[in-house]
Amino acid sequence: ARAMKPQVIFVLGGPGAGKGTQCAKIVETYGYTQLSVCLSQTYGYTHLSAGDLLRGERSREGSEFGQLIDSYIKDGKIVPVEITINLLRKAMEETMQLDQKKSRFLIDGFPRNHDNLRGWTSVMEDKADVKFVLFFDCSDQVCINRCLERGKSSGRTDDNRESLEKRIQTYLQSTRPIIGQYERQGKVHTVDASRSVDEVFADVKTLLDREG
Ligand code: UP5
Ligand code: MG
Repeated sequence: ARAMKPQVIFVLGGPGAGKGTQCAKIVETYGYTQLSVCLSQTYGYTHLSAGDLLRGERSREGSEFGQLIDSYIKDGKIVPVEITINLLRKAMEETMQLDQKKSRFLIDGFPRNHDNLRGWTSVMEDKADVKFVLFFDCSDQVCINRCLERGKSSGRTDDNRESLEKRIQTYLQSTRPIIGQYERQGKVHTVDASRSVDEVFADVKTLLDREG
């Protein structure tokens, strides 16, 4: 039997909006190893954070892109899509090779600009279906505060005021228009991400029970 075409949800929102936190909760709740979920015929989601994949590549021994990624991340700039799309494609392929049933993906923090979208279309359009965009909507100030708070212990090179200003600028100038583009296609589900983790997740759960 032919393997199912992977189903993708793009998870977008400003820096610190809670994309990673909510994706982890989705995986936990809809994890395919859980009996309840097996019974309800869903096979759960695999969470792929584009930022985590880039940070992994940055620190991989022998990577030719380490320095480039490092400087882009510190500057809050978006890494050329050729690098990111390969990491995403590989991660998806590896996941599905390990377990054919794992064909639903939360792609977190991608696509962030037109270059990203172009790269996705040229490499992945025929290989995966984008179901919708899950948009975590949050004010810039809340985003900044969360990242600064996390910066006290995260060790992330971009959780400082200077980088954060650039990350917000990049988000507003480059990423919002991509969300807008999907919105005009009726493919965005927006969640108010300024509330508590549990309140946000309650909405996410309602949404996924209906649409996921
Ligand atoms: N927190 C979370 N939810 C909360 C809530 N409801 N109430 C209170 N606190 C909450 O959360 C951030 C912090 O807030 C945590 O401390 C959390 O506990 C708390 P998190 O879930 O990590 O938010 P997230 O949206 O995932 O924030 P993140 O910092 O990961 O967002 P970014 O989009 O900025 O980071 P990402 O890793 O995606 O990208 C980093 C950089 O990589 C980019 O700036 C860019 O340079 C590069 N990049 C690319 O070039 N291309 C890509 O495709 C992707 C990344
Ligand atoms: Mg994240």
